[in-house]
Amino acid sequence: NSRTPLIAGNWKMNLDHLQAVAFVQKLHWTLKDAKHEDGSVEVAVFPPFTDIRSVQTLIDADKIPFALGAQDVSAHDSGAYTGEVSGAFLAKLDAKYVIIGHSERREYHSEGDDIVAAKVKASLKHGLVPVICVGETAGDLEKFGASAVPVSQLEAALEGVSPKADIVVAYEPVWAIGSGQAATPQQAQDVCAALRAVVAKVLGDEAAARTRILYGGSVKSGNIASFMREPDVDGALVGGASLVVDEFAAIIRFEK
Ligand code: G2H
Repeated sequence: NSRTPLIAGNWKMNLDHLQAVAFVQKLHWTLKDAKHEDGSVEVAVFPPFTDIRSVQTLIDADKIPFALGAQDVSAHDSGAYTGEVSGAFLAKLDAKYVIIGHSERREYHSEGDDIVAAKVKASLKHGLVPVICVGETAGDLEKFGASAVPVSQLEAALEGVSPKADIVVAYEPVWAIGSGQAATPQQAQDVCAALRAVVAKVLGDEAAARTRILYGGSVKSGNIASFMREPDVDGALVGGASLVVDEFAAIIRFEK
């Protein structure tokens, strides 16, 4: 397929803006001559909101070929929403991506499918590419199997989205997040294929062929290649391992 692999680092609530700048500089230096330089792999970092301006300035000044993303966005454009951040503000900071529906937001901030769908629409409206996260808990897996919950979460998130929209989907089984116990490549492939079928059904075949579907959940340098060999896995959303320069660099340098 012609999809460019995407390796995305979700820093979660780690690294202040000074640490972020030092980290990105070191990662860039470590990756000199790596394949992201020629565009055959896309690298994106998702720092906390307070770091984005500093990272943007560094990426711009040093011509660092990393894309920038945020970990959340408001469903609203502007106004009396204390503590919220508009997609318009993120777009002005050259953010390209925004993570929506991460299981930590679904769980700790009660974000359901309706909020996720509203945030997907808000991000697209402001020219941001939503990285739509879906995944089943250990309980869901036992009760419904692996793909039922992620499939229904994605169907809800895509309601009313244009077939032309640029989106990314991330399959993150909740039981694999931060647990050190990743899904098997076959499990990831099966659910990613089911999610691609949802994109085809809701947005059409053209969208399904170009949309990147990532696997996330305890990805590290030792298992990235096994996921990337799967035909429907187009990259990874990496948490813990994206905070260690050598480890994240090794993930970006994966060889199938
Ligand atoms: C899943 C993932 C990144 P980790 O949340 O989104 O985190 O790689 O630490 O399991």
